[in-house]
Formats: sequence, structure tokens, C-alpha cells
Amino acid sequence: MSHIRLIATAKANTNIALIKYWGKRDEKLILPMNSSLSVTLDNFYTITTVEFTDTLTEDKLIWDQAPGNYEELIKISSFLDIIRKKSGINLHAKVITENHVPTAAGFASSASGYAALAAAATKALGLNLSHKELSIIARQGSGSACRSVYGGFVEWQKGSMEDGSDSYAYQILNENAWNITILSVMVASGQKKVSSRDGMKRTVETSPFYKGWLSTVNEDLEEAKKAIRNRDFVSLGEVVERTALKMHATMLGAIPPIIYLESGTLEVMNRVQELRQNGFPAYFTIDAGPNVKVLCQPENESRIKQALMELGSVQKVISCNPGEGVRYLSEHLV
Ligand code: FM0
Repeated sequence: MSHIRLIATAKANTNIALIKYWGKRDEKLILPMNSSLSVTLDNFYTITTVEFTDTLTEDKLIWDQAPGNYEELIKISSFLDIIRKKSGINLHAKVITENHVPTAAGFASSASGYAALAAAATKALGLNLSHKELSIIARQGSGSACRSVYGGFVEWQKGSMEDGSDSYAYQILNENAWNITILSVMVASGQKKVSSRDGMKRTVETSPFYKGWLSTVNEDLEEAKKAIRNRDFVSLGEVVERTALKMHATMLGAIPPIIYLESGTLEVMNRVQELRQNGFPAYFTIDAGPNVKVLCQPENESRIKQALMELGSVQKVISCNPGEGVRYLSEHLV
């Protein structure tokens, strides 16, 4: 007897938010309080194969060539349920995923992870989705994943509908339209961190500064979009740095406070500002962790990288440029 085997593989890059998504208005559908803007990175990515088959009695997860952990499998299974429901095909799946993202260094893999998973699973089940529809699905795995569907500079419009049908990302500029350098700076770190999911929830619920965030994030986003359209690096850098600090300020006001910035983080922030005073345009942004991303222009990359490597707390600096959106691969990881 022959078995059913529906299989597809997709590759998605991670992205770094220039204007951050911080706070949900709906936790189940993953609907954000504010719109956000990111650049997709070329060097960090996830490749995922999904195989739906009638030979399995439950979903299976292989994560970087080892059995995936149970908590992750539960999340992935409920995400696949959304796609199974949409396709009307109720088969269990084997998910094999390879992360080329330095997760141990605190770089998030959920954006590339859920974008690749959404693409592979929908393709395997024969759903022929537009980028917009794929973005809506990826969003329900992890908010930032909805932006990784696209390459280059991307905006996630928060939308206002209760069912999330208008909360998806679109591309502002493609990856070849404007080249900037994004340096991922990994610093020595001690503490165990609060996940962004928990951190944003606590901030929305308890921080008196969260309303200050919400009242200014939209003008920051408009300013960043304008700078991107004009290829105006300095204007983009200024607003990117300012808005990242504002996001961290909201967390400092949470109860209990959330502090992602560590001594190494501050050392890098100071050096970036010093480089600027010395005539090298560079700007930092920081997510929910101690590592720093530094934006610079490709012509200054090696000089700035060197200046950062000199710092005692800097362990590694990896260069990225704008990268492409989701792709389907013909080779599978099985
Ligand atoms: O990427 O709870 O997408 O806009 O990285 O899975 O929806 O992991 F700086 C923080 C990303 C948060 C900003 O949160 O959360 C950004 C952040 P989920 P994510």
C-alpha cells in the first residue's frame, strides 16, 4: 500500500527591527499594539522541511539534527493546526529545521523559524498563498516572522481588525535597492534573560512609560520610512537609535523592571557614539537581549568593525547586508 507524503522545504532569513514591535493587543492571534519596520539580513537564516504523512500518529520535530524539545514541539504543532485547518488536510507532520542563526549568542531565530515553517508547511499542503497571506500566517507563529517573508526593508502594519486580517507586512525597498551594513555585535553576558514574549506583556501591563512609547512610535516610523525612501543614512540612524532607547525605557518602568542592557552593551553603545564624533557614521539598536546591532555604511564597515573588536566585552562581530525574503528549495532535509 502506498503512503501519502506531502513535502516541501523553505529558507527564510532573520530580520532586525529598526522600529521595534513591542506589545500585543491580542496574544492569541499575535496582533501588535504598534506597527514596526525591519531589514531582512542576508547571513542568518533557517531552512525547514515539512513532510505531512499518514504514517505518523503525532507531529515530530528535528531541530539542528537532534530531537526538538517538547515545548517547542507543542508550539509548532498548534501553529501547524492553523495551516491544517486552512487546507482541510489533517495529517501529522515531521518538521526538520536547521538554524544558521547564532541562537546561543542571543540572536533570535523565531522570525526566520516561523517564516520558513509557514512557507514550507503551506507549500507542502498545496496552498498557493500570496506573500500577504503567508505573512498573516507566519505572524501567528511569532510576530516578527511576518516581516521575514520579504527581503530588504519591510513594514509590518499593525492593522485594526479583530481577526488580524489586516495585520501583515509589505516590502518598502527590496534588498538590492539600498546597501547598508548591519554589524551583529555579541557581548559577554551573564544573566538569563526574560523572553521578548514575556517582556512585552509585562511592559504593556505595568509600565507607566508604555503610553509614551505608543504616542511617539508612529512618527518615528514615518521618519524612518522617509529616510529609507530617500536613502538618507544619517536620518535613518538617528531615529533608529532613539526609538530603540525608548523601547528599553518602557521596560525599565515595568514591575518588576526588565533590564536587557549589560555592561558590555553600554560599552558598545558608547563606542558607537564616539565613532560618530570622530566622523564615522554608525548607529546602534538593541533587541530583547544584551547584544547590539550597529548600522553603518559599507565603506566604513572594516574601520568600525575593528573599533568594536577592540572592546574588552566584545566577543564576536558578524557583518550582514540586506537579504532576500522566503524561498522554496527543491532539496529536502530528509
Ligand atoms: O523584532 O511573542 O516576534 O520588532 O525583537 O513571538 O510575537 O519574538 F526587540 C524586541 C520580537 C521583539 C522587536 O518579538 O515576539 C522586533 C523584538 P512574539 P517576537
